Amino acid sequence: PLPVGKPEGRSRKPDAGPARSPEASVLIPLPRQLLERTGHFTLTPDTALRLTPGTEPVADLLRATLAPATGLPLPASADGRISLVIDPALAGLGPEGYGLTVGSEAVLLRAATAAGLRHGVQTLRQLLPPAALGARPARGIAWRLPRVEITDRPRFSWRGALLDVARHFQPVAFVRRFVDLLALHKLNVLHLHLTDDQGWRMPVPAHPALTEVGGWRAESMVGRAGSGRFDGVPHGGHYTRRELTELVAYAAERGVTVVPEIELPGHTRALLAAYPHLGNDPGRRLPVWTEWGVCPNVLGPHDAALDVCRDVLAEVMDVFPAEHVHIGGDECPTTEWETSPAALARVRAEGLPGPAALRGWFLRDMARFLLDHGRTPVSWDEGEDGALPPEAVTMAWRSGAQTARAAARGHRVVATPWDRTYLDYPRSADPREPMGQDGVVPLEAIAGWDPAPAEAPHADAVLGTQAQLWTEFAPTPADVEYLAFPRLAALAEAAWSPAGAAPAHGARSLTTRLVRHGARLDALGVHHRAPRRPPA
Ligand code: TNX
Repeated sequence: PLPVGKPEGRSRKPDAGPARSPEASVLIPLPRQLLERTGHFTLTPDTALRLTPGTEPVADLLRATLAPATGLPLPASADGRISLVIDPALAGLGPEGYGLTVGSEAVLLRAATAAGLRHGVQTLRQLLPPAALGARPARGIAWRLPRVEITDRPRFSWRGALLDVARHFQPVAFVRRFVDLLALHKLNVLHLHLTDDQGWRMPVPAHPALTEVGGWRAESMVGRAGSGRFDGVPHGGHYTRRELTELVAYAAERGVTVVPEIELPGHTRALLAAYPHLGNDPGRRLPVWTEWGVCPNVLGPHDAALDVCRDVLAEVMDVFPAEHVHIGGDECPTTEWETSPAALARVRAEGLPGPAALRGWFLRDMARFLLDHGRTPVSWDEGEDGALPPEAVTMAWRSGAQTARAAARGHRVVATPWDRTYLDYPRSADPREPMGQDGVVPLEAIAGWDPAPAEAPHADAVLGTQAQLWTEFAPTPADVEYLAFPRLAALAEAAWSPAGAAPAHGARSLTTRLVRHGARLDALGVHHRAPRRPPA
């Protein structure tokens, strides 16, 4: 296998290149304005925090993230030398912006909101020696912050990652760790893909079989669809309501919103295994799917299915306070509807042009249900065939053309083109890369990518972007981390920094920073592989 942690290729002579102040120029994402000065501020056990009203939770976050490695208590004190300030008068910094001044005697971190202040905390973490991020006490290290002056704010409001916990169940402890990693990179959305053909992870008290039956499959396909090999090992699991509620709170403390996804009306084979009468052939029992790809079995367009889906979404809204709720909508084959008497009756009753229109009809009903409850529906771009109300957000995954089409219909868009944001594709064609989708999404496709180029039509409809971590080929947390890093760090920068902000060359080039960012990921114990060092 490829070596983990070590940069690819032969390493450069250690003395090559100019000596620089260690961490300030290695920030990821790079701040909008960064002035580096000589000198530093050193944190000691005596260093205290001066807190203004509303900053306590952020102080707790700072302490919680630094304590394991540094042991610094960072008590609150009226004359503390690190000031955390929330002041509405700083609204000019934007809802997530912050200002940070590190002087040799004092540190001032300020923002108009707690969200902005939290991003400043992540910058402070990155400014410290990488060992500060570790989980175990690190000894003999001076906890120095380089003197800097930073004014920073994100370009996009939606900066996220999809984690597919349906194809392979991911333990809640890892989901929390993943939230920590998102926050470190100033990403603010965790899109939890909770249901799919291969597993249902969201408990719904009124319909217990969803998790009890739909949460488990007999075995898993090894390799890509069509390879026909199975591992013979049962796989499954689901979260409890309490775990999800606590996850939401944990994420909120770190500035991350959890956006839940329930896939409808396709990608529902796990649901159909639990409740066969909600499909298109009430007499047929289907097990939870053990293959990958597009499953032909989908929900029936009848009242019983709509009712259960509303129950599910009501429970989802109860557990997840996020404005956005994702209802899937992708890859829904219509073959079953073409021969189902009930589906054809529905087509006639609704005056639809044909069975294919049932997908939009189904999604429209669910989208309205969410809107009636004050939420904003999100769907994949196939849901965008004119069926959804303009309030619905589109995730444009197939190509840039879908972004323009959806925006032209009045939707706001999250740019998720597969060839730049699908991290389940291998990063290179190296045969030693772990199994992935058939194709390559290299770091270079993400670094420097502009999710909303000014010249594109409707660029202003783009809310932001997110990475996709589908887990067909990533059974374990370590596999997910390996897919995610360092490409997710590059995507975080594409989502945060102004277009064209990072110069392509020099010490601040993304690749150079990613190589050194690797030391932070190492301290965090992340399973990753740094990119090839740029030529000296
Ligand atoms: C397409 S993108 C899918 C997922 C797969 C992914 C694999 C989308 C909305 N659907 O179900 O996991 O490709 O790359």
